Amino acid sequence: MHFDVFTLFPEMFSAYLDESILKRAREADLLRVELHNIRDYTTDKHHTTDDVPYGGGGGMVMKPEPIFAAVEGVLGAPPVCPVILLTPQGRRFTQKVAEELVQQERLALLCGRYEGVDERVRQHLVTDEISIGDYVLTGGELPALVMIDAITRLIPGVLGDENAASNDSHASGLLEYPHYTRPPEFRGWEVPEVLRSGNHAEIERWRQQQSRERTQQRRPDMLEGEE
Ligand code: 4HQ
Repeated sequence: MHFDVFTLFPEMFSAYLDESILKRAREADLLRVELHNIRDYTTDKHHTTDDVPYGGGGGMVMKPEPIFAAVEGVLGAPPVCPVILLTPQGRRFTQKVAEELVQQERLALLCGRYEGVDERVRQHLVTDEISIGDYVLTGGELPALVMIDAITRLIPGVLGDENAASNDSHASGLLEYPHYTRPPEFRGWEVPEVLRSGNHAEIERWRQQQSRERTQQRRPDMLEGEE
């Protein structure tokens, strides 16, 4: 999977991409992330990327020219892959959307700042708009990292068998059962006897029951076939 990220803050990405599973995926050439600084595509002396909104009101809006120049300069006109804008106005990013997008060989992620991008970017460059949830962030960089993370772990070969994506709670449609490790007693709190019994059929039954109860209690919406 090849991601092209368009951002004013490319330095924000390395702390996350250069560690752990995403680092290993990149080293194995299962993941490639190219960071493109939108400011590099400005042509004026002050490298201006934003301007005041037409019609007044507060805040600043990202200018269209550097964004078009960056995306079309890297991906051609029209772009060779989907161009996704991270925005609270987009469709909600879910495990199902991650499974849909991992089928693409290349994705462009456009990270806005300030009040967002000029509407002509949305209308004539962007092909999909995605939100990671109903809260307001200061920019699209964290949403881009969230998408890269969730999509990359679905690429065959990225996770070991043990953590395979098919075992995930959202793949099964239920929340995960409780996990325990050693010691068997910590501050008087014991690991459930069944998990130490060695009876694998009973352990499997207990875990399934815990998953069902937990989902009913915490996320009844997941059992009603919505989302
Ligand atoms: N943003 N899911 C970028 C978000 C957001 C979200 C706020 C995106 C500010 C400029 N993006 N604008 N939630 O809160 O994707």
